[in-house]
Amino acid sequence: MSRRSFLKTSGICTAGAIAATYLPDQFLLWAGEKGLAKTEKITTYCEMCFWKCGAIATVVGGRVVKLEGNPLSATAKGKLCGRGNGGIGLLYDPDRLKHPLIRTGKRGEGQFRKASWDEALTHIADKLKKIKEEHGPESLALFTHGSPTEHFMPLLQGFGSNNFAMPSFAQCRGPRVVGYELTYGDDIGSPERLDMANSKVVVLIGSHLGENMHNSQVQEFTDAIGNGAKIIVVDPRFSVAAGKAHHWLPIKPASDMALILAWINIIIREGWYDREYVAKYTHGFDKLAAAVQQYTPEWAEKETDIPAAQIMATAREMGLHRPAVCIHPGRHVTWDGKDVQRSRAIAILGAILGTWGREGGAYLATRGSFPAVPPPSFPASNRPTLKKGGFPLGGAEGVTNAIREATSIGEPYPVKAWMVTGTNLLAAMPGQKETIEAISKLDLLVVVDVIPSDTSLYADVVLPECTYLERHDGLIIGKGRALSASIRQPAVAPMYDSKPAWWIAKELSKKLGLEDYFPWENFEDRLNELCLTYNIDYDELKQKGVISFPDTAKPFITADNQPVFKTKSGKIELYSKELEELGFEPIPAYEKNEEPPQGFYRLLYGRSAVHTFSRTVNNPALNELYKENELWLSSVQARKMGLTDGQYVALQNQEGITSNRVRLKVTERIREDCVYMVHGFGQQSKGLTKAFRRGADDQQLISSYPVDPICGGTGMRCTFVKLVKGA
Ligand code: MGD
Ligand code: SF4
Repeated sequence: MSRRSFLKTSGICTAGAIAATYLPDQFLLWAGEKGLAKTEKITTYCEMCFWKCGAIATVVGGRVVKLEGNPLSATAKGKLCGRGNGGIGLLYDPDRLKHPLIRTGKRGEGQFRKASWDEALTHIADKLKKIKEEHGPESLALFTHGSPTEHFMPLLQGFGSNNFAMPSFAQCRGPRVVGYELTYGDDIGSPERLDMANSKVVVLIGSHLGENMHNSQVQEFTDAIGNGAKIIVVDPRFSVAAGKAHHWLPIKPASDMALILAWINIIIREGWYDREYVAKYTHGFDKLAAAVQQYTPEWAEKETDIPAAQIMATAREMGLHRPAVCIHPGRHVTWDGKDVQRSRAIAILGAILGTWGREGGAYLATRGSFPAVPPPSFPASNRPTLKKGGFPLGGAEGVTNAIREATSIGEPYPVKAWMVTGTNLLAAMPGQKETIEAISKLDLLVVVDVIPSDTSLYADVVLPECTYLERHDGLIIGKGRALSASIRQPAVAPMYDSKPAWWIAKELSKKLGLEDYFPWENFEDRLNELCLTYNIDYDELKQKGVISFPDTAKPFITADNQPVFKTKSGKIELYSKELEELGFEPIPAYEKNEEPPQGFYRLLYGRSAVHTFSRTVNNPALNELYKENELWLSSVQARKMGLTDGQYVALQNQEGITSNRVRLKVTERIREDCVYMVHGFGQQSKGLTKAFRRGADDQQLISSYPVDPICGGTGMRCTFVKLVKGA
C-alpha cells in the first residue's frame, strides 16, 4: 500500500501529511540530520486516541520535532495517523494546564487560584478523609479513561471503593462487548481482531473507517480495497468508506436491525451459510432459522428503505465468499438502547458465515500470556458496587451513568467525591444537565487533565498531568495476533509544573496513608520489575519500543488449533440461554424505533480523521486542519428551507435546548431525514482559546436517551432536532 493510498482512504490527503513540525522545528530537524545538534530517538506509544500505536519521537536540542510510527508496532505498522502526528501540538499547546488549581468561584465559573502540589494534594487528602469518616470509603468514585486509569485504580481500591466507570463502556463499546461475549464467550477485542486485508467482502454497518481513523485498521481496509475485496457500506451518509464501496446502502437511520435480520434469514433460506461450521461450533441454529423467517427482504425494504433486490444481492455477496467475510462489529455502538441485541445479530451473521477463526474473517486471539502479577489485597467493602448500576451485564469497565445517577439521588448510599482522570464527562456522557446536577451533590470534585476541559470548570481542584510525551505509563500488553509488550517513556521532561499520573497517585496515596499500594520509588522501577517477571529485557524494550512473540500467533482454526468458546454451552450461542434466563430475547428480534416528527431531523454524529472526541479540538496542529464542525444537511431539505451552504444555523432539540451556531454543509451525501456533525466541538471552557464555542456540541442536545436494559449503554442516536435560522 502506498502512502498516497493510505492518505486517500483516510479522507485527509492533507491531514496525513500534517505539518507536525513548525518552521523552527524543521530547522532543528535539519540541524539534527546534519549532525549539528544532539538528536535522540525515543520510543513510546501514542495517546491521541486508544489504538496505542507504537511511536518514535525525534528529539533535537531537547525539543520533540518529529513523531513517526514504529515499524515494529502491529497497530502502527510504521505510520501514525494525522492525530498521532499532532501529538507535538498537544505537547506545545500554550493552553495546557500548567499548575495545580483550587477553585475560588462558583462551580462552572472557571475561577481558580494557583496552588503548589503540596497544598493541592493536602487539600484533596483532607477532604477525602472527612468524606470517608462521614459517608464511608465507597462515597469516592473514579471516572477514568486511558493511561491514567492504571495509576488511580489502586488509590480508589486501596481507599476502599470499587466504584469506577469509563465512558468507553456505556457510551461506546459496551453493548458490543456484551453481545459478543454472549455469543462467542469472548469480545472481538480492541483493536478488533479482523483479518480485513485478506477479506473478500468487507461489511461496514455504520463504521466510517477513514473518518474514524484507527491506524492499522484503516491501513488494512486500504489493503482490502487494493486486493479487490467487495465493500458493502451501510450508512445514511455517503461516508469516505461509502466512496470506496461496491454497495452503498443508505439505510433509514435506526433500522439496521431489520437489515441484519433479513440478511440472516436470506443466508439461511438460500443455504448460503457454512453448514459444517454451524453444525460443529454453534448452538441453537434451528431456533434461529425459525425465528428469522418473518424477516423477508420485502419486509426489510419497508423498514430500511433499502430495495429488497439490493438486500438479496449483498446477502449473496457474503454467502458466495464465506468465510472470508469481514463484518465489522462497530466500535461506538450505543445508538438506540437496543444495542446489545443489534451487536448480537451482527455476531450471529458472522457465525453462520463461519467467519470466526477463519482467514479473511475474524482471527483468534493469541493464547500466549505473560505470568500473572497478583493484585494487592484491597480492603473489602460490605456495600454493593455501583458500577453495574443494576444492569445484569453491566460490565467490567463500569456504567458511568449508573454512578452519576447514584450520586444525584444519594441511593443506595451517598457518593460525595469524584476523581475524574483522562475523561471530559460533559462531552462524553449524554444528559449534561444530569452530570451538572450530580456534581452539585459532591463535596469534592478533582479533575486530572492536560488541558482546561469543560469538566474542569466544575472542579474543586484541577491537577495538571503532563502529556504522554513527557512521562512513563504502564506497559501495553498486545493480545492481538501475537503477544507483545510496548513501552511508554518520556521524550522530554515535564513542562511547567505538570506531573505524570503515577506521581500524582503515589503522592496522594502518601497523604492518605495508602502508600503500601505503590511499592516502588518511581515508575521506571515498576516497569523494570514487570519486565523481569515477564522475562523481557528492559533495555531492549526501551530501545525497540515494542517486543513481540510471533510464535504465540495461532490466528486460524486448524485440526490442532480448535477455538474455545467460553459460553454456557461451550459453543457459539445463536440462541442465548443466558439472555433467556435474564428475561431477555434469546434470539435478536426487531423492535421499531421512533421516527423524527414533522420538521425535525435525527441527529447523527461521528468522527473526523484529525480529531478524537473533545480531546484534540484545541490542539494547535489539528485545530489548524479542522477548526469547527459543520452540519451536514441534504440539499433537498436545504432548498425547501431556503438555506445555503456555509450559512450558520443553530439546532434545537425537542426539549427546547439550543446549540451554538454551526455552519451548514449542504450536500447530496446525506439522507433527507437526518443531519450529521462531528462530535467533540462546541466546548465552553474559555481556557481553550482555539476551541472555545467553535462549532456545536452534539452532547448538549442529547438530553434524553434510552438506556439498554441489558448493559446500561446510553442510546445516543435518538435525538431529534430542528434547524433555527439567524444564529
Ligand atoms: P474526550 O472528550 O476526548 O473523550 O470520552 P472521553 O475519553 O471523555 O475527553 C478526554 C479528556 O481527557 C479531555 O479533556 C483530554 O484533555 C483529557 N486527556 C487527554 N490526554 C490525557 C492525558 O494524557 N492525561 C489526562 N489526565 N487527561 C488527558 C470518550 C467517549 O465519549 C467515547 S470512548 C466514545 S466512543 C463516545 N463518543 C461519543 C460520540 O461520538 N458522540 C457523543 N455525543 N458522545 C460520545 N461519548 C463517548
Ligand atoms: Fe495515535 Fe492515530 Fe494510532 Fe490513535 S490511531 S494511537 S491517534 S497514531
